[in-house]
Amino acid sequence: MPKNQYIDPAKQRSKSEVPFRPIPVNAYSRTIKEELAAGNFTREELVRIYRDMAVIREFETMLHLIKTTGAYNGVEYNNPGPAHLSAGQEAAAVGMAYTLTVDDYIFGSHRSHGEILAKGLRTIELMDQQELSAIMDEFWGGATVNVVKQGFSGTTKELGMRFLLYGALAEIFARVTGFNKGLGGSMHTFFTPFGVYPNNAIVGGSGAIAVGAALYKKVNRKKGIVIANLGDASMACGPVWEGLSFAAMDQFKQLWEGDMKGGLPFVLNIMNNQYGMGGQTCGETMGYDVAARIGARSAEIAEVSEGESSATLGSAVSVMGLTPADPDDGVIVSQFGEMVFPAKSPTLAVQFSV
Ligand SMILES: Cc1ncc(C[n+]2csc(CCOP(=O)(O)OP(=O)(O)O)c2C)c(N)n1
Ligand SMILES: [Mg+2]
Repeated sequence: MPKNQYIDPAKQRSKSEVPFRPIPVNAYSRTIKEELAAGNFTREELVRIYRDMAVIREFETMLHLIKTTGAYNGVEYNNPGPAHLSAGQEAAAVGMAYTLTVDDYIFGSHRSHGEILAKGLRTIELMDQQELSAIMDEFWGGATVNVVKQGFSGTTKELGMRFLLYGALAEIFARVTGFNKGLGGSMHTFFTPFGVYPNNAIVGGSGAIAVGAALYKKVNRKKGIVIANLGDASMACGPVWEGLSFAAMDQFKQLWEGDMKGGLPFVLNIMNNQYGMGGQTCGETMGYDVAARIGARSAEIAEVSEGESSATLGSAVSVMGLTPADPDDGVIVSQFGEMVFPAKSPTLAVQFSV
C-alpha cells in the first residue's frame, strides 16, 4: 500500500507565514595563526593543504603554458584538445576535498581538474597503502602506474600522487594511458576508486546526476556523502533545481522510516567566481543571489553526514579565463583566508615534467 503525506485542506489553506532566518555571508574570517591556536589544524595539515593548492596551481599553469606557448619547462607539447582551467580556484577545490573521506564521492563542474586532484590527493592521504597499491596495479592491468613507476623509488603515497597527476594529465591529453583511455578528455576525467566521479560538459549537469549517486548511497546504506561541484552560472540550469528539489523532498523525512528517515547525503558546492562564460552572474535573475537564498535552509556537511539533510555551500573564488583563449577573470578571494594565491603568482615550488 503506497504511503501518502496527509494534506489537510484546513491547514494547507490557513493563513500563515514562512519564517526566515538571516543568512551569514562571508562569515569565515580566521587567519592561519588563529586556526592553529584554536587547534583546528596542525602545522602539517596546513602545509598539506598548501601543497595541494600549489600542486593544482602548477598543474593548471602547465596546461595554460602548453596551450598558449606549446611548451612547459622547455619541453614542447601540442595539446589540440580543450583544457578548461581553474587556476585561482585552488582553495575552493582543496577546501571542498579536505573534510571528505575515501567513501565520499565528488561529481565535477566543467572546470574540474582542481576538484579531481584535490579529492584524489585527499584520498591518497587517507587510503590504506596496500589498498592504494592494489588499485594502481589493477587499473588497466597496470598500464597507467607502470609509466610512473619508471625510475621511481619512493613511498606508496608518493607513487599514488604521481599516478593521480599522470593519469589525469594523460586523460586530458587524450592518451591511452589516461584514466579513461583518453576517450573523455579535460571535461570527463574521472577515477572512481578515489571517489572522483564523472565531470560534466553540460553546465549544471552534475547537479542532477550526483543526486542519483546520493540516493544509491542512501538506499544501499553505503557510507559517505556525495558532492556536486557547480559553477555559479549553473544556478540558472534546470537540472540543478530538479536535483535539489529531489534531494530535499519531504517524503524522505516524513514517509521514510527508521535509519532511512532523512534527506539524501548530498551537498551542492557552488564555485562562485562571479562569471558565467560571456557574462557576469551578479544581478542576473537566476544569478548567485539565489544561491544564497537556497542556502538559507541548508545544513552543514556534518549534518549531511549524519543523514540530516542536503545542503548548499558557496565558495568565493576567481580564475584564469575558462580556456586559454579567454581573458583572465581577475581577483581572488578565498574561503581559506590568507592561503590565497595572487591571480598571477610568480613561482611555486612545484613543477611537473611532461
Ligand atoms: C547546458 C549548457 N549551457 C551552456 C553551455 C556553454 N557554457 C560553457 S561554460 C559556461 C559558463 C559556465 O559558468 P559557471 O557555471 O559559472 O562556471 P565557470 O566557468 O564560471 O567555472 C557556459 C554557459 C554548456 N556547456 N552547457
Ligand atoms: Mg562561474
